[in-house]
Amino acid sequence: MTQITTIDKIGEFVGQMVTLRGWLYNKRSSGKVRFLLIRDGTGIIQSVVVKNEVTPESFSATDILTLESSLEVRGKVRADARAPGGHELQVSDLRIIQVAEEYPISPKEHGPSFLLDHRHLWLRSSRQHAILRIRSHLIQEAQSYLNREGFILFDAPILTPTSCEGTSTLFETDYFYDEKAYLSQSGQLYAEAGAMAFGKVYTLGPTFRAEKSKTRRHLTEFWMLEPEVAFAELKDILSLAEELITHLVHSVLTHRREELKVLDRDLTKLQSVVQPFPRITYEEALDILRQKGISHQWGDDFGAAEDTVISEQFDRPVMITHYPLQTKAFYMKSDPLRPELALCVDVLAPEGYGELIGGSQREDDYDKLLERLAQHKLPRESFEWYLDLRRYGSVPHSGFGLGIERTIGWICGIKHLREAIPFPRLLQRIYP
Ligand code: NSS
Repeated sequence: MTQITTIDKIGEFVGQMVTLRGWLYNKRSSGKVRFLLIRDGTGIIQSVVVKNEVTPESFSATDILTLESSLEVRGKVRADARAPGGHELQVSDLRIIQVAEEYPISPKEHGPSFLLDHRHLWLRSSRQHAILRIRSHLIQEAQSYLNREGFILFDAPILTPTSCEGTSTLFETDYFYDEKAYLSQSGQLYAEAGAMAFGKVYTLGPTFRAEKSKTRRHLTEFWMLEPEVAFAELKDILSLAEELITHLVHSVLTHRREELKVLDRDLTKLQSVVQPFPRITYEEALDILRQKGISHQWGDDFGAAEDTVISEQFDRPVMITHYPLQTKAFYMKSDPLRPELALCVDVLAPEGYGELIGGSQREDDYDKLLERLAQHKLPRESFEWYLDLRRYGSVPHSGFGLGIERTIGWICGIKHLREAIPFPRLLQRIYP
C-alpha cells in the first residue's frame, strides 16, 4: 500500500512512492515516454510514464486517456526544479477511472456565453481555479479577522417580509399565507437586532437584487459581509472598513501569490493599499468631477462613470462620506450639523473597479425613524420589530456591507464579476 496524497503536499514525499487521484489536464508523448499533466484540484504535476517501467496495460492506458479523464497513478516523487511546481512523478502504475468524452473546452478562445453555459466545467481551468481559491481565502480571512476583533457570526434570514435597500429591486415569492415575502437584499436590519443583543456582529450570505441593469459590476445574486456595531459612529466604521480591506489585500498577497500570478495581476497596485485611505465628502467628490469637466447635479447619486473618475485620482480605496440624504436608504442617520446629508460612506476601489462597501450610521431616534419610513412610503406594521430596537435601549450604531464579488473582482483584476462567483446569476442567466 502506498500513501494516497494530494499534489499540494507532494513535497513531503520526495523519494517515496505515492498514489495520486485526479484528472488529465494535458498530455504529450515522445517515443517511448508519455508526459501526463495531472491536476487534482490542489495543483498540477507532470507525471512521466516510461514504456519499459510500467505494465503494458498501464502504458496503453496513456493512449486511451482523453482530456479530463479521471485516473489514479502510483509512482515515485522526484524533485525537479524545472518541473512546474518543482516536482515530478515517475509513474509505475496507472489506472483509468473514467475515459472522458471529448472535452468541450479547449485552449482556443471561447466566447463568454459558451463558457458560461459550461460554467460547471469552466471552473476547472487554471484562471477560474485561481479566482475561486482567492475567493475562498478571502471569505475565510474576513471571518477570522472579525472573529479576532470580537465579532460574532449572526446569520440573517434570506426570506424577509420587507425591503432594506428600496423596493425597486425586490424578488417576490408567493408562499407565505396571506403575505408577500422577498429574497433578502441585505442582512443589515437583522444585524442591527444582533448588534443590540451582542454588541458586535456580522452577517455573511447571499443577497438578491432584481436589478434590470446589465453591467459588468452587477450580479443578481451576490454575497455580502455585513458587520454591525453598537456604540459606534460613522468614524468608527470608517476605521473598521479601512483595516478590513487592508488586511484582506495583504493576506491575499501573502497567501495567494501564486494565484495572483496566474491572473497576471499587477502586484504593485495591491501593495500600495495601505492605511490611511483618503476620506472625502460627497461635495469634495463633486469638486473633483467639476475639475475633470464633468458637471453633476448636487443631490444625485454617483453612477459607475462618476465612481471611476473619482477613484482614478487615488492609488488606494477612497472613502466618500456625507451623501445627500435624499439619495440614500431610509435607515441612514442624518448629520445633526447638516440634516440634508447622511452619515454614510461608500468605499470605491482604485483602478475603476467600483464600489466595494456601502455603509452608514443608523437612525437611532424613534421619531426620526418613523418619519423616514413614512417618507419612503414603507409600511410601518412590517417594521414594528425594527422600531422596537429604538424603543428598548437604543444606542448609536453603525455598520456596512462589503460586496464579496466586488472585492474579489478588484483584487484579482477581473473585468466582469461573473467570474468572481462559482455560478453567477445575471439578468439573463440562471443556467447552469
Ligand atoms: O446596497 S449597498 O451599498 N448597501 C447595503 O446593502 C447595506 N444594507 C449594507 C450595510 O450597511 N450593512 O451594498 C453594499 C455593497 C456594495 O458596496 C457593493 O460592493 C455590493 O454590496 N453590491 C453588489 N455587488 C454585486 N452585484 C450587485 N448587484 C451589488 N449591489 C451591491
